Amino acid sequence: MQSFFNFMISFFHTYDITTEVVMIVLILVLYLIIQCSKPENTYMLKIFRMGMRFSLLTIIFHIAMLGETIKIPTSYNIIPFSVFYLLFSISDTGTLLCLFLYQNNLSYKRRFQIKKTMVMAGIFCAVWLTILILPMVKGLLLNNLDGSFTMSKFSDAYVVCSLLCAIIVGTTSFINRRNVSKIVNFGSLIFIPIEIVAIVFQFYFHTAYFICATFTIPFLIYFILFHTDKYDDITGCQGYAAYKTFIKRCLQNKKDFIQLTVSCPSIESRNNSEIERIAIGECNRFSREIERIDRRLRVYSISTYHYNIICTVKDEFEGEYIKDRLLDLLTEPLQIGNRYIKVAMNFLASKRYEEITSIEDYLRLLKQKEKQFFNLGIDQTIEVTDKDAKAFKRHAFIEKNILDIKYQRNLEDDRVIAFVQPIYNINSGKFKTGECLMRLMIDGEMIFPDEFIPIAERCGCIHSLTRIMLYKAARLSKQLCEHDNFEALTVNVSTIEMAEPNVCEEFYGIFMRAGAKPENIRLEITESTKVIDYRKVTENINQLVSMGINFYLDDFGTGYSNLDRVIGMPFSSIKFDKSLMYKAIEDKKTAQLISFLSNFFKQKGFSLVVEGVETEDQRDYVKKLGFDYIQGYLYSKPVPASDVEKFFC
Ligand code: G
Ligand code: G
Ligand code: MN
Repeated sequence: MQSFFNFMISFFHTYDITTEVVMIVLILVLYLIIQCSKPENTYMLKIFRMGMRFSLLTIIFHIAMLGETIKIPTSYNIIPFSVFYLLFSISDTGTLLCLFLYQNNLSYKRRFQIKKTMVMAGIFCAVWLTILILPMVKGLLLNNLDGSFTMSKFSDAYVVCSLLCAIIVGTTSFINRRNVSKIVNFGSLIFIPIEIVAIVFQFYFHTAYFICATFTIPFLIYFILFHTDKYDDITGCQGYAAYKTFIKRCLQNKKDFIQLTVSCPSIESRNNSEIERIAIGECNRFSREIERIDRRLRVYSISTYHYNIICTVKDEFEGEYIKDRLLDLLTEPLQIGNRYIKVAMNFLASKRYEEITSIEDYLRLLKQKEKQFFNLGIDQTIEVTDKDAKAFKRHAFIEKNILDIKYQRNLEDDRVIAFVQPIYNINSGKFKTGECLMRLMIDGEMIFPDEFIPIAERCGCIHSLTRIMLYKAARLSKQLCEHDNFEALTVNVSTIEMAEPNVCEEFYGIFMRAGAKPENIRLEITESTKVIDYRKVTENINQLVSMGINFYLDDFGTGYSNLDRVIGMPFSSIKFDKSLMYKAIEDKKTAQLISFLSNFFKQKGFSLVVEGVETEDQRDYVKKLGFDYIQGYLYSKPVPASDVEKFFC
């Protein structure tokens, strides 16, 4: 201890290290602030943290280096000094590299020009290290008179380096200025003038070697400008960024938590300044009372009347208990003057889910669930369950793959698989057609249409899947053409797709590419409840019919079937849904209806297909009704495309 004290005193007699000490304290304080304020852990903050660490090391090694130079001449040892000098040079280069990267990456565009940035950073580091290490290797840091180290030459070299650094960072920022907002440009360049003033000082004051410590200042400025979170001064809560950082850490560390999202839609929509004033005051009171329930509870203010309350918990039971206490507190009537009023609030309860590991997924899951409030109205509590999280994950997995299929635009994509269900023709007693049914094969798992078609429709990918199915069906039909019995394969197309402007040319192009004849492909479409441009649909269907493609009306008898439109469109066949047949067998009225409809359609010239025939009784029944084609498990389940040939031989 005594020797440390002596060392410090002797230091201050020889060199002035006040700046270094001040900067070390500053960095440590900054660390503490970051620890408490939880700024959002962005890409930039990572560079920032790295820079701060290097800066701290630089200052420490610099002091150590100076310590070596003040030893009495007889105890001079070249080794420790050289080691400290080398470490100093490396960490100093690291600090400047981080500054350089930070400044460059302020432009979002630059983050994707990784190669360019790496090359520039590489050159920057190489030049810098050479400038620092060369004088030492050349012995310029040794005093010629007594063999001791002299820092005055180092100081001059360092002044030149710093000037160079300020110029490089300034220049790259200037080149980058168009990709960076005005306010960021202004803020980020503050430190260049500060640095230049410091360089001038260093040039005149040789007993203090503070300049390498001054690089702490830019980091301080960056932090204040770009990483501090907005604090809500009414409720005294931190905001969205701090909330996200907290959740992120919990997810990363698998730390269980519960979250209650509270929103007050009724106050939000009311425009009464008196109520507004009281309500905001109450938000403040509530926030404090909530925090008193448990010391781990945090309230984050996301926007006015929208709060996220989080509490880390030991286990599920504790989570339930805290959630109930929160709900009790929040649903208490408010006392205003001598009146009690009940504020309408919506609560969304959630927690950590094993499946959800990224904050993006977590926030998306909550957002999806939140939509339910629109249907349920005000004063509701909705819970995001484990089942929701599982379904979300599954949905996201399928969606990701479908989107990838869409962007690959590969008609031969082997994730899309065509199964075929052969269809029996009653007149000839042979299989003449087959329906292509889509499956997805992802990581060796087969996914069925009832699961992925709704997802594909929602994310706007259904057409990309249809294109691939059409291509595969067309290629298969070309192969099956060799068999005399074969007439055509049918492919399901969503009605939405038929409203697209270029669908005819596109479909025709796909048939040509597969080398198939249009008459060997038929399209099945289902009536849709969605509002679409029916004029365009009719126009497209007419054009495709004129190219030789027949259309089936699929799933007749389910949901929404508009008879007027059925007759108005050039369908060649009507495909009765299985549910209609099953019902007709049990129910007399439906039987009469189906009998009437089948006669009517036959008279109008449609051929009739029925699906879902599983037993011989069902087959006999539909035969009597005069159906032309039967599709059903009685004949065959859907089979892989490679197994379908035998049906047409
Ligand atoms: O084969 P499966 O029973 O799983 O089919 C379920 C539903 O998915 C059927 O109603 C069928 O119309 C639909 N489907 C199957 N393949 C396709 C396809 O390629 N495109 C569209 N739009 N729907 C399909
Ligand atoms: O696109 P469409 O809804 O017409 O598709 C026909 C659907 O009916 C496919 O999902 C197919 O797997 C299914 N299907 C075909 N035959 C039978 C059957 O005999 N029984 C049942 N339950 N479903 C069938
Ligand atoms: Mn179909």
